[in-house]
Amino acid sequence: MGLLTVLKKMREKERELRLLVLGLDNAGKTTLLKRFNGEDVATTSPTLGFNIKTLEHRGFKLNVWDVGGQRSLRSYWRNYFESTDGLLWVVDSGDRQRLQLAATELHGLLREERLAGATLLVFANKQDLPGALSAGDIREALALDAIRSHPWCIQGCSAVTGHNLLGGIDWLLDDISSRLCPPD
Ligand code: G3D
Ligand code: MG
Repeated sequence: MGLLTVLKKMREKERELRLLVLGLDNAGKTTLLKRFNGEDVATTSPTLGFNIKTLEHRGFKLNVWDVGGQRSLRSYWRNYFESTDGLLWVVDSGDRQRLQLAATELHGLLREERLAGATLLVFANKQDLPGALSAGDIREALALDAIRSHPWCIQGCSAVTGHNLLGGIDWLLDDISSRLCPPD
């Protein structure tokens, strides 16, 4: 292999990112990924196990892992942590009853050593639902301001309408790429 080919391969590798999508079951993780990928979102069934999708966005190759969020599957989440660049934590903004549980699970994840280098994007999903809590309310309920260990951002969105999905993902990619490829 010539030097140029090696360099090209290295550059391609740098633009390949690993994103992990987590959250409680029913938060809208699978719908969000489908919408982002331009697929039909009318038929989404609960994720048993995981889906892996490879998406292209802004010249990045995104390997996205969508792991089921049911209680029985949560102990398996840790199997997917290795070399994660970005963590997308998805919250159902209409599910007030399980917000505390979502907060506990999220803060537990952030203590995992293998997620230490990851950027966190919280999606306050289902903003289209009447009575949904705002991104500000979710920020408070999840105690995001207490997070010092990871760069983070919260974005209100709707996976069903697609509202604000791109804005969130763009922030995530900007943050990851500024860490991985700092400007000269
Ligand atoms: P999960 O992968 O996190 O478990 P799913 O969640 O993507 O399977 O979505 C769970 C349910 O929430 C689905 O409804 C889905 O249509 C709905 N949902 C996901 N995102 C949104 C959203 O932004 N707004 C609204 N209103 N609903 C959303 P069903 O009825 O199929 O269970
Ligand atoms: Mg799912």
